[in-house]
Formats: sequence, structure tokens, C-alpha cells
Amino acid sequence: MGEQSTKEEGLGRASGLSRRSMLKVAGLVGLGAVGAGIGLPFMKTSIARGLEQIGAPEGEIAWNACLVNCGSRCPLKCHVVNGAIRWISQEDNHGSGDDTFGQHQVRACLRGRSARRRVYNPDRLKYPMKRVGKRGEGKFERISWDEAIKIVGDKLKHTIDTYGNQSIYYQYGSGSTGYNMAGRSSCHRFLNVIGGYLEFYNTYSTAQIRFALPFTYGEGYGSECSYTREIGNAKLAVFFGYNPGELRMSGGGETYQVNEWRRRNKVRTIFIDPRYSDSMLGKEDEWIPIRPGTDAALVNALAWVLIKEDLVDQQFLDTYCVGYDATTLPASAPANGSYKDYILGDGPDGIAKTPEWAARITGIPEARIVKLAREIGTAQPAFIAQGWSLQRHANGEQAARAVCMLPILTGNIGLPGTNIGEEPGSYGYPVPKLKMPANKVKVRIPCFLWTDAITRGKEMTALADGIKGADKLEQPIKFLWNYSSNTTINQHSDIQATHRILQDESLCEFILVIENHMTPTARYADVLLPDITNFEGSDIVSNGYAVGEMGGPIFLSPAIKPLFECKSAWDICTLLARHLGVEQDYTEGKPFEQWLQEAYVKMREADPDLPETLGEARAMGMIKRRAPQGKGIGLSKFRADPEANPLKTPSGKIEIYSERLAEIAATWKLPAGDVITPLPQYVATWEGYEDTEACKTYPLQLYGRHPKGRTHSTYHNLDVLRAAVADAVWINPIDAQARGIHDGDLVRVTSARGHTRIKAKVTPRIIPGVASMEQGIWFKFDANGQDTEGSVNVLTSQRPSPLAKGNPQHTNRVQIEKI
Ligand SMILES: Nc1nc2c(c(=O)[nH]1)N[C@H]1C(S)=C(S)[C@@H](COP(=O)(O)OP(=O)(O)OC[C@H]3O[C@@H](n4cnc5c(=O)[nH]c(N)nc54)[C@H](O)[C@@H]3O)O[C@H]1N2
Ligand SMILES: Nc1nc2c(c(=O)[nH]1)N[C@H]1C(S)=C(S)[C@@H](COP(=O)(O)OP(=O)(O)OC[C@H]3O[C@@H](n4cnc5c(=O)[nH]c(N)nc54)[C@H](O)[C@@H]3O)O[C@H]1N2
Ligand code: SF4
Ligand SMILES: [Mo]
Repeated sequence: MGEQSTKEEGLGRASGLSRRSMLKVAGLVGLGAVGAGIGLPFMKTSIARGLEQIGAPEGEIAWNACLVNCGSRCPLKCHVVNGAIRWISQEDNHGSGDDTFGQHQVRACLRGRSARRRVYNPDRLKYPMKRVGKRGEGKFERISWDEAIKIVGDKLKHTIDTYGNQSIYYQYGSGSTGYNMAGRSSCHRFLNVIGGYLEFYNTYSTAQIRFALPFTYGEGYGSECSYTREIGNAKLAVFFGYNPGELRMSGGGETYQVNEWRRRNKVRTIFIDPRYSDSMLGKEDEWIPIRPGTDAALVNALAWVLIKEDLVDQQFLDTYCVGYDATTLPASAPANGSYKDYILGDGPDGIAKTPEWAARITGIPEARIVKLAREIGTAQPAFIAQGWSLQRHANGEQAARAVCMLPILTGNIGLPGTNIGEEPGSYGYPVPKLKMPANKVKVRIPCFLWTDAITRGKEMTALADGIKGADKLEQPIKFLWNYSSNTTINQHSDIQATHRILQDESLCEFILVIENHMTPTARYADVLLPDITNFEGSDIVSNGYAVGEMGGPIFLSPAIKPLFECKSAWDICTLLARHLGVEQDYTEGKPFEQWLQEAYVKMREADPDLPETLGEARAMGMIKRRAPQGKGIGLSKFRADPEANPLKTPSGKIEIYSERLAEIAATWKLPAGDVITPLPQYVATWEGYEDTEACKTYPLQLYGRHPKGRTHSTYHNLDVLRAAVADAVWINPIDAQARGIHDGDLVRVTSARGHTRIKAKVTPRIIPGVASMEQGIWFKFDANGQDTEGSVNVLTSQRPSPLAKGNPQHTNRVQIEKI
């Protein structure tokens, strides 16, 4: 029984899937009799064993990994038969099958296990191509590699000669995040060799939170998030929009660890989310539904109760923080400008942030707010965390800082069982990177503002548009380099607006796309180059960023030869460098394999227990390494001795009131309605819950969350995954009934930007007044230029958030009607 229950649990934890769905993903559905025949043994064993039992040959083994940006990085064991990947199984502790918690198997989820279907996909790009129709039409003509390299190389030279290197933009892309030396590093190295390129800062993932929290905790705060194991030392865990069950699905990832620590130590856990997510599914102690974009209002009222009931840790606030009350308020702040003044109604707005005040905004009953405050104020220690959805809103910077006020007010920082309010931290095993010449272009743009940098580049300034490294941009983007990214249209906001910008060839003159598949972005390429998949290449990669304390290097080797005429990014860049006369500078005379061998030597110097040769390491796949002891409690050194270990804030302390933000608020040029405040205040925004004007036409709030069946748009074109995880817009029965919508009906979702159609999922798992759909669906226009597929980004806005100039893609107001 013991073994059986572990394995059963193991299957669940790795996939979040029912046994039937697992069979489906493994391609076994339809094999009725065989499937039934393996019933009992299957329960005891893994999917890999299940396959063995129906006679799938073991084949040659080549280790690779799933390199998407889900935060995990699962090793994938490729079983190669006659030169083709026949099936994929998982990390199994080098065949031992050991699954002891802490040394558990890093099992791939449904996506990684289907990766073979990405490799052999009908959408796979086979040859270099040049565009013959209009951008977006998808009309291409096959060309030779020689011609492709000449077109791209000449265009690069022309762009540099005419506009300068600053007009070459390398687009954000998370398609093969895991690559360490291959992939995007090769592209960056090449672009630096030819004189540099316009870089972005921020990411679509964490623009607002990573920009905002340094004002509170100082630069580099990210390494101060507590590992998931601290949940096991807590009495209470409170999660804001944190959904590891759907987002960190690897067997080695956060969801298993969070659940295991909670279960072992019976940690009371409260989830705050507009949606009853899979992270709960009966395992939560409580679900507190909240209106999107209003978490900061909830925090304000919790603070009000904590202050009124004397549940704040005054000593912590006096010793470690700036700006809680008059005692530590900086001299430059207004006399009534402290956090306590703001909460109690003594600040400039004169509003007491009572539970009654917050109940109206958040939709959470007053009594429940009071109870939650008391729980947080009395449970010592409490582990407070937030996912990244709160910050992907128009007031995301404010929300992210606000949630951190809960551990700060209660002194739940720097001690076992606590966390600083961000997502849990993760150990990153250090892996050498590809040697990188400096980028001579010093100016950078926020990654979300690339469309602006095409249309009005020369107008963009540091004070209005967050340009860094210079006061303004000298040139608009003229050459767009897209590698491993669907952000040139599908993943960026307002697809119709982006389409119009890209169609005008006088603006951005050239779009290079290096891809595996004919994606929506690929359809906009001027030249489209077919990349190998990682299953056709090599690299040494580290674990992902959401793996708790268990990491380690993974050694990728080619399972198969490059398909068709596909080439690696390294090879493409070598050819381009040759065309431009800088091959020696690029390669330094070394083939890619030699760069890897040299990197491995360095790795062994740092970690002598690694196998002697890279070949041996490759045969092992992943080599697990736990985080060194003494890591994993956020701000523990600061807590122990704040004088000796000051934070990297101007005061060296936790800045509840930030003088730097006060200065930014006074000097930056912000559009009407945009607000930056020195305190972590709640701010109502355009298309937020309190936007009564937008509410007249668009009564529902809507956000596009991250889907289980895809990582963004990657894996979209796999029929088995689309069948296993059906896309739909979630709508509450109250809202559905008012619109005559039944479960499964086709509906039209309309925002001020455009509309799309999708099936409705009528469910009480989402609160009234709010709708949610999975982002990442590949859009397709009908004859009227409207999307037919259910892509959320025809609904989202290109207006950036005030401080980070990040993507507020979760802030939308829509109407939903039955078609
Ligand atoms: N399966 C899968 N995993 C992924 C990804 C994927 O596409 N698919 N993407 C990966 C990437 S790149 C990233 S950046 C991360 C993204 O991680 P997140 O940004 O954390 O993910 P989201 O899906 O946006 O939202 C997480 C949860 O927050 C809730 N939520 C939305 N708005 C609010 C709000 O205003 N307040 C509160 N309290 N809750 C809210 C949603 O209902 C959802 O349950 O996930 C990674 N993991
Ligand atoms: N509305 C809305 N929009 C969002 C979000 C949201 O929550 N809501 N989330 C945002 C977030 S957090 C992110 S990170 C972005 C993600 O947006 P992207 O970074 O664009 O990620 P993907 O959509 O997964 O696209 C990655 C592309 O890389 C390709 N690819 C994969 N492997 C390889 C490879 O080895 N070589 C090459 N050349 N290509 C490869 C895939 O085929 C795919 O087309 O989306 C953002 N967009
Ligand atoms: S998508 Fe993430 S969890 Fe799933 S197999 Fe890939 S790396 Fe692992
Ligand atoms: Mo992301």
C-alpha cells in the first residue's frame, strides 16, 4: 500500500491529471482493451512503465528537457527508435525509482510529456522562407540558406549604416528560456559582435513587481524570497493570486512542495483569488474570493484592523522600517504622510481604510476581513506570498508593494516560517554562460513599449516612457529580431493595433523571425528561419526558477538529427557573422561543442563531484543538487543584524514610505489618471472595478490567466493538449443567466479594443462580475479583422502601467453575449 499510494500521489503531483487524461496525453486513449488491461499495474507504476508493458521499446536514450518558461525545467528522457523520438519518459533518479521527498523525481507535466508532438508537428518550419504577401497574411516562398543569410545580413548592414545599431531591437521572448549557451545567448553574442542592439528591460512576467519592490526592499531583493520549505514552519499561509497547482506543475516544482509542506505540518492555508483555482480543489482551508485589481484595498483594511487591535509589531517597525508612523517618517515627507496616517484616515485623503470601506471595493464581507486580519495578526509565524497576476494589472506596482505590508506590519520577516510577500524563492544552480561581449548600445526600453518604439521612438523619453541609459531614444525600431517569441503579436496587447503597426512597412522596415513553428508571429516575418528544437541540439542548462530548494544542472544532447533544413541559432549567427566578415570575432574559432566542453570544465572546478566528462554527465541527464544550507529564509541576515547587513535602499531599511518614489511622482510625466505614491496605497484605475464610466458599456472585469494546456502560446498546436484542457471563458451562473448563456454556448467577448468568440464555462468557481479566459490561444482574423479563436489579446490594452511601464494585461472591462 505504501508504495502504491506514493506512486499514485506521484502521478497526481506531476501532472494534475486524471488517469484517463494521462492516457490521452500519452496517446493511449482509443487503446481501450490495452488500457483496461494495464489497469492495476498502471496504478502501481509510472506512465513510463505503463508504456513498457504495452510493448513500447526502450530505444536509445537521449536526455533533454522542457525549456519553456513555466518556472520548472523538467528533464525529458527521449526514447529513440530508428532515428526518431518514439516516446518520452521522465526523470527517475537515475533509474533507481527513488521518490523520497527532498530527492523526489522531477516529473514532467502533460506539456513536457507531449513535447514529441511539438517536434513532429505539421506546423514545423522546414526551410528558410521570405514573405511574398502582406505582413500577417502568411504567404511565403521557400529560399535557400544562402539567399536568406544574404537578405538578413545585408538588411542588418543597411540598418546600421542608415539608422545606427540602436534601431535594431531584440524582442522579448520566453520560448526557450532554459537555453543557457545556445538559443538567445547566441543571438545576443552575435548582435554585440556587430556593434550592439536596443535591449529591453522588464519582462512580461514580472515588470511591475520587480520594478516596485526594490523601492521597499532594495535592489536584489529577489534573492530574499523564502523557499517553499518555510511554509512547513509556518502556522498560517496566506496566498494572494498564487496558483502553483496550475502554474508550477512539475513534479520537482513548487506545487508538490507547497502541498507536501502544508500537509505534513497541517499549515492552515488561505487562498485569495477571484477564481477557485486548481491549487485549492478541496485542499484549501479557505478561499476568499476578491475582485481583480483590489488586493491593495483589502490589505489597507487588514492594516486598519491590525493597527486598531494593536496587532502590529511596533518594535519591528521602529527598528527595521521607514515611514510606518511619525517616529520613522523621513523629514521630506508631509507631516501626516505616514502609513499609519494613511490607513487611519489622518492622511491627505482623509479616508479611514476600514473593513466597511474595503468591503465595497473588494466584494469581501466586512466580518471576513476582520477575521482574516486577526488571523494574520496572531498566527506566528505567518508565510505571506503573492503570485504575479496582481502585478499584471494597471495598478500592479501598488498591489505588489501593498501585499508586502502584511509581513512587514506583523514582523513576519527574516524568521523561520516567514516570507517577504513575493512568490516563494527558488534555488538556482550556477551554470556558466556563453561569453558575452559588451553591448555598445546603452539605451534600453521597457519590453512592453516596443510598439511605441516603432511608431514614436524619437519622442520617447526617460521621464515619460521609462527610457533607461539615456534621456531619450535617438531612433525608432527599424529592424526587429524575434527569436523564440510570439510577442511580436500574439502575446502582446491589442492585437489589432499591433497588426496595423506591423502592416506599415515604412515604420519597422524588417522583421526577422527564428522559430520552430508557423505561429501568428511567424506570419509577420519578412524572413522566416527554421530553428532546430532543443531535441535536435545540445546545451547545459540549470533548473528553473520555481523549484524550491531542489535544483541542479541538466545536460541536453540531441535525440535526433536536425529535421529538414533546420539550423541552430548558433549556426545561423555563424553564417550571418561570416557574411558580415566577423566570423572569427563571433566564434573565436571554436565550434559550439567546444564552448560547452570549456563550460563543463569550469563547472567541475566549482562542483568537483560532477562526473569527470561532459559525456558522462550527458548520459545522466539531470544531476540533482539541493540548495546549500543557510539559504532560503528571506531577509534573515538583515533581521539578525540590520546595521551589519543593511538593505540596498537609500536608508538601508525597509522603506514603507519611499522618498525616491515621492521624487518620481513629482518629476515624471504621467498621463491623466496614472498615480505613483510613496506609500503602498490602493489606487483605482482605468477599467478597474471602480471605473464606472467603462462599466456602462463593459460591465464585466476580465483577465487572461496562464493555461494548463500550454505555456502561453507554446504547445497551442497540440490536439491532445487542446482536448485535455479545453479553452473557455469562465463566467458565474448569475452573469450567465442574465445573458441567457448556458455552459458550452459560444459567446462573443468584446472590449474597447475588439472582440473574440469562445465557448462559455458557466461555473461558480469564478465570482459574479468577473470573467477569465486562458491566454496564449493563437489568434486568427475573420474577414472583418476580428478574432475567431478566443485570443484574449484582442481585448487587452497597450496602455502601460504608471511606474514600470509594464503590461497591465489583466486589467480589462468586457461585455459577453451569446452568439
Ligand atoms: N501551465 C502554465 N504554467 C505557467 C505558464 C503558462 O502559460 N502555463 N506561464 C509561466 C509564466 S511565464 C509566468 S510569468 C507565470 C505566471 O504566473 P501568474 O502571473 O501568477 O499567473 P496568472 O495565471 O496570471 O494568475 C495566477 C492566479 O491569480 C489569479 N488572479 C488574477 N488576477 C488577480 C487579482 O487581481 N488578485 C488576486 N488575488 N488574484 C488574481 C488568477 O485567477 C490565477 O489563479 O506562470 C508560469 N507558469
Ligand atoms: N493577455 C495576456 N498576455 C500575456 C500574458 C498574460 O498573462 N495575459 N502573459 C505574458 C507573459 S507572463 C509572458 S512570459 C509572455 C510570453 O510570451 P512569449 O515569450 O512570446 O512566449 P510563447 O507564447 O510561449 O512563445 C514562445 C515562442 O517560442 C517558440 N519556441 C519554443 N522553443 C523554441 C526554440 O527552441 N527555438 C525557437 N526559435 N523558437 C522556439 C514557440 O514556438 C513559441 O512560438 O506572454 C505575455 N502575454
Ligand atoms: S511545462 Fe514546465 S512543468 Fe511541464 S514539463 Fe515543461 S518544464 Fe516541466
Ligand atoms: Mo511570464
